Amino acid sequence: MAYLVVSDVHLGSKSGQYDKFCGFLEWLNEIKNERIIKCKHLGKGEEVKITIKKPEKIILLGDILELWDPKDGDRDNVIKESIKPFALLSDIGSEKVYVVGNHDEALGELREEVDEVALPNNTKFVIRNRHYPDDHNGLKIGNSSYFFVHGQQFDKEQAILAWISRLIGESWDPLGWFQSLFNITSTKKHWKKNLAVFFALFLGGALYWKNILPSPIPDLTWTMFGSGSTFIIAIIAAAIVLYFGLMRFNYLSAALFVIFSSSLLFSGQSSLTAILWGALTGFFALCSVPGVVANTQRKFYNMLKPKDKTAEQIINNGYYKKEKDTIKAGVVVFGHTHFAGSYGPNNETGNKLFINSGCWYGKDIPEDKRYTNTFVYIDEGGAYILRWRGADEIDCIEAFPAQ
Ligand SMILES: [Mn+2]
Repeated sequence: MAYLVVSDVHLGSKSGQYDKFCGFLEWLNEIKNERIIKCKHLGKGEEVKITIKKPEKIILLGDILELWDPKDGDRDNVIKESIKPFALLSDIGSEKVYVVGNHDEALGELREEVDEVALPNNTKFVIRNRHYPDDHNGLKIGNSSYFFVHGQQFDKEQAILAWISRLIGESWDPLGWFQSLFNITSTKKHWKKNLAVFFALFLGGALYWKNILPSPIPDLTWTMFGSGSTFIIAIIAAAIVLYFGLMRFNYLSAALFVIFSSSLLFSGQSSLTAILWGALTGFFALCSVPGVVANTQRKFYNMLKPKDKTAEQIINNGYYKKEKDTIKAGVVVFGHTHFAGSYGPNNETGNKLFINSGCWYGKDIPEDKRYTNTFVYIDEGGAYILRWRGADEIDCIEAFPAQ
């Protein structure tokens, strides 16, 4: 019984290690039974021999795809960078278990029949929404029990997302939502131009009504707030387009229809102009604001991200809450923080061993012992955190021999 775990490849992102990951999968494809590898133990400096058996299961432990922050904000880049890795993966004669992370959570909402795919080589590809296995007692390998979870669950910065999601009864993902809006072909192409039109319409409209409409409250410099029903109807029209357009894109045309037909009821030349103006302004806002968000959110998000935290920091800085932990397994394997390493077992971890599978993203920082292109290998003999540099060129970051 051998398992292999990788996480946080972020395919389609700006700093992913696509080529390395493909090379790794090609190497995995070549392991027919087992492979004895000599590797340097990066902590101890000595050489160790590890027998890598062909894994029964490959666990893709979340954030394999970058659906939140793809290169240039364009999700087509995720599709491009997925073709080869998934083709290579399906060739490998192991079961593939994809546990979704926060950057690829949308996969968990696929139609049920896509959650379990039978591949031509008689292996399965399954998608798990939260963790693997379902049973909190974990999965027995040798003398230890293992539990696999992406790790955003330990993330206090994402607690607000989880809280709102529980409240509304479905996953609340504002970044994914703006990504979706931005990834409309014409928005992707023209959002900057649309933004200029939006500003021109907005300011032009404000100036126009300021000059032609008598203000009931002359002292107000910004007449738009006091210019009566016309402007208010226009604002409501703009809001309706924005609201329905943003919530459910297929309602957009219905909303436009309501606005234009109601403009006939209200008639009067100036209100028709106002309503047209409102609808157009709303439309251009819808086709440009997601571009602004998609292109600036990375900076905000990076400020909040617990990226590059060690397993010890996750446990001790209040990300992990022992009293809330329902996991019964002895070893918790997680990703998410991009820092391959371990912590525990001790009192703070509830006597569990936490192993982080690291990432295939960004750069190595050897002085901090932060390595990329890492994976976890588990069999009856124990668990290893390994780093892949090339075919059979593997370093051992940490080893956890079975007791
Ligand atoms: Mn993550």
